[in-house]
Amino acid sequence: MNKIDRIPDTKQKWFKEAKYGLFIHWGLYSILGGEYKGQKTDYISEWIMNSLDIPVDEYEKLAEQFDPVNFDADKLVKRAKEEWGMKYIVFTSKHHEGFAMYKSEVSSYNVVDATPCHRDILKELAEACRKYDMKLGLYYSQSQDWDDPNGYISKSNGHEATNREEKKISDFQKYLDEKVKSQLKEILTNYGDICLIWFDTPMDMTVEQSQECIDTVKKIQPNCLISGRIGNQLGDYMTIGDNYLPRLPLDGDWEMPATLNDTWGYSKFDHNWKSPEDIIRLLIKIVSRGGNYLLNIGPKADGSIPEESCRVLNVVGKYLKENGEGIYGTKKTPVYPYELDWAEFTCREHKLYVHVLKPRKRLELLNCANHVTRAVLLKDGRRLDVVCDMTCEGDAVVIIDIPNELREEKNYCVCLELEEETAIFDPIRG
Ligand code: JFZ
Repeated sequence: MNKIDRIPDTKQKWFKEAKYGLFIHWGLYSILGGEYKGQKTDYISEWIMNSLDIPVDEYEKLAEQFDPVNFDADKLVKRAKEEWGMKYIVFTSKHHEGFAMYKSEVSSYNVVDATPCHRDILKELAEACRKYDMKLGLYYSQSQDWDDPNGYISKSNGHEATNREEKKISDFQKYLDEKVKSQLKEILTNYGDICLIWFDTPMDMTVEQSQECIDTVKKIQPNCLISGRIGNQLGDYMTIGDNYLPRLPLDGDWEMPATLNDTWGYSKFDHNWKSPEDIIRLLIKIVSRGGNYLLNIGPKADGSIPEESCRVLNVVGKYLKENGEGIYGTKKTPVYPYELDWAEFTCREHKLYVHVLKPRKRLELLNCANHVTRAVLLKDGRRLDVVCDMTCEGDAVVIIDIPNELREEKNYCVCLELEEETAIFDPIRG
């Protein structure tokens, strides 16, 4: 993975401005939902084939049950865009299980040829994305493939490869040449613009092998971004460890993939849902540190989205609808010197956004040394009283009065218009 102090720059405006995307983990593992023949997996559910050691021919038979009668790509994309406020979608075209969620000529182990539904899910999704002007990226497991005899297999609990001997390495090249590159060509040729390929778990791939994947992508779609997990630090942006939030703002373009519960694929047993408040706070923190939040849903086998996920995403979406100006297209924010549980900050030129996450009577921003010309409540555009003052100790402070009817409210955002280009967090107002 890329080192945190050498994060690349995508040079792509859409990626820098997007801030919030929808990850979709959907495959044959969704049928099992974390349980096979009465046995539960305690690892992430999309790894069930690996963690419960399900034989390849047994696992492949799952395809005969895949019939997502409740999957409606149009409805999902419309929802992601209009209700949830997401700016891009990343869909698992092939996860480690090896099954293609689109019509592949390379391998009949795909959603059109091996299932009773014969539906090209990726095609349905791509069409909906085009209709709603939603960017579409594709997850593709380039290294691990538990179905192909020459793909890597990792232990479920770590990243130790089990097939590292000389012979296997050359066989990996065969898998790369025959399956990976050919399938990459398919997904980049047959489904319109693809904004990024989300490579994952590079294992022991060599620099040359990572580069071959990149070249395959860029030859067909030069603007398609390569995720940090192509390996050998060759990605166009950095993919942070899943659910790991960087403590400080980072230079360069990065993305944090994250779950709403503790698994990516659908699980019948994982009810450890984060609250909408958790997600809103995380989103603001990620954005203030310069990153994008790629938040996951794991549809059920029938194509429906777990109700709990929708409930959370709806609330977050409402926050974005009212306060999106303080999120989309904002820049990484100078570090505020104090730990506040009631506020997070984002900014852009001449604007500082105060996201108020707990009820307050007034907002006191100690050591905010800006000259604030106006304070505006984003959700209705109303002006709030603001004074740039000095504490008894002689420290700069900005004080915003909160009107009575808002004092019990949380989750709103106040935009401070600044004379200065950027937020200045300093005791002395110049
Ligand atoms: C990988 C996959 O194995 C998993 O199934 C899921 O698709 C997730 C998004 O990505 O898991 C990882 C890969 C890398 C890290 C953590 C989990 N990491 O670098 O911390």
